[in-house]
Amino acid sequence: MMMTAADTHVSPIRTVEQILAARLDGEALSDKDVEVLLGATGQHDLELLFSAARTVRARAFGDVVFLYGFVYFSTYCKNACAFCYYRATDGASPRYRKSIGEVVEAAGRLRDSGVDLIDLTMGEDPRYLDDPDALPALVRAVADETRLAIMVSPGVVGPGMLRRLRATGADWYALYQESYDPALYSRLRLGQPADRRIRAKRQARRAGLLVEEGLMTGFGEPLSSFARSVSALRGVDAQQVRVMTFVPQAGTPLAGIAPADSLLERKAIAVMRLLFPGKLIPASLDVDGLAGLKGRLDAGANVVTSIIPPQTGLAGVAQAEADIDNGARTVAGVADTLELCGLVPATPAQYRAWIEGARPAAPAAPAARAGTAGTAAGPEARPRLAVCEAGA
Ligand code: SAM
Ligand code: MD0
Ligand code: SF4
Repeated sequence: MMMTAADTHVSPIRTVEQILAARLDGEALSDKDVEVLLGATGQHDLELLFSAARTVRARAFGDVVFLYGFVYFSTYCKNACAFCYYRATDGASPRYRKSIGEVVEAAGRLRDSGVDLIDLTMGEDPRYLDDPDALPALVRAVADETRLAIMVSPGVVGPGMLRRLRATGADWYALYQESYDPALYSRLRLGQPADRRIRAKRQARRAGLLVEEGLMTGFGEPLSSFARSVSALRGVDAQQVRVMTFVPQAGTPLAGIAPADSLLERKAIAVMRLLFPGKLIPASLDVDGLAGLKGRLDAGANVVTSIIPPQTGLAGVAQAEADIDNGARTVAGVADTLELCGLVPATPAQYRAWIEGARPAAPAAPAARAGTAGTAAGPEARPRLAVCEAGA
């Protein structure tokens, strides 16, 4: 027997305009809405999408944006991610391991220039991963020197290391899943079980760290695959969520993929803003450099990442060199763009206040916890920024 729409209770698909109006009125987005918004085309619908995202950002954060300094201190890596310039088997990428003194100096320069956070990033470098003291010592040295918030992006590490990183001054653990479509994930992070990466993020939360999650797009994947990943972010306990467009890298397995423009990334930034009004969402300088910043901020991002001190020999990830030594990826370099977007950089104190509001409450002692489970401010506690209205 033929099934009719009435039999299967299929609800009609709403237009982009209808979905956005409902969202601005406080209605949640369905997975289907997410896919429709990511598929938006035409200037009218796109401008409505980006403008709705800016409205939601302004309700949650006012006109304040956060600035993250980036220090890629070791580009050695034992993994072989298919998309990455620094994969173990690729000979072309610049390999270096900066000394603790060089890292502290670069971090000090970034602090003096006005960033709110230092992101200490490495490849999965065995020299650091096999030594339980090396990375915590680096974090402590940078924390002592800068007194700034710190993010670590060391790849997968165990719960003991996560606790030590927290104890020595790290606030954030960044670990990106890239895709929640199992077929695409397995083409990207070769030989790295997806569930181990997911577990590391949970362990980081238990260690008292904030978590950044990230997706990639631009592999020619179907929209349904990417939409599935964006919707899956709802199930991830992350306080910062990002998306980056794949930049094909010479000499790597995916070098032949045609580069995508930034439109889908910008739509995803807007959709993530609508899904998670109060989360931090980066506009990375690492994909399209300074030229790509305005479009990403206009899509609802509220963090500028990949600010790199020039002339230090420090590299980017997706763009190893672009816009670094010419000073475009600096606080001074992004100032005009922020002004054009009507945004102002937060002070480190404002950023600290946001972090303190977002941090998980310290676990209660076992005796005190009996009978009061769920009463402590948990991961759902909404971070607040002193200068901003609370997010919807
Ligand atoms: N090695 C650690 C790891 O992989 O978790 C830390 C580095 S991680 C922050 C580097 C991230 O940059 C990847 O997770 C990926 O999202 C992004 N990335 C790397 N290569 C890229 C490329 N060619 N294009 C766009 N994004 C890229
Ligand atoms: C960025 N190049 O922010 C950096 C990197 C790692 N936590 C971040 C991908 O774009
Ligand atoms: Fe190594 Fe990270 Fe690059 Fe993967 S993305 S190859 S883990 S540096």
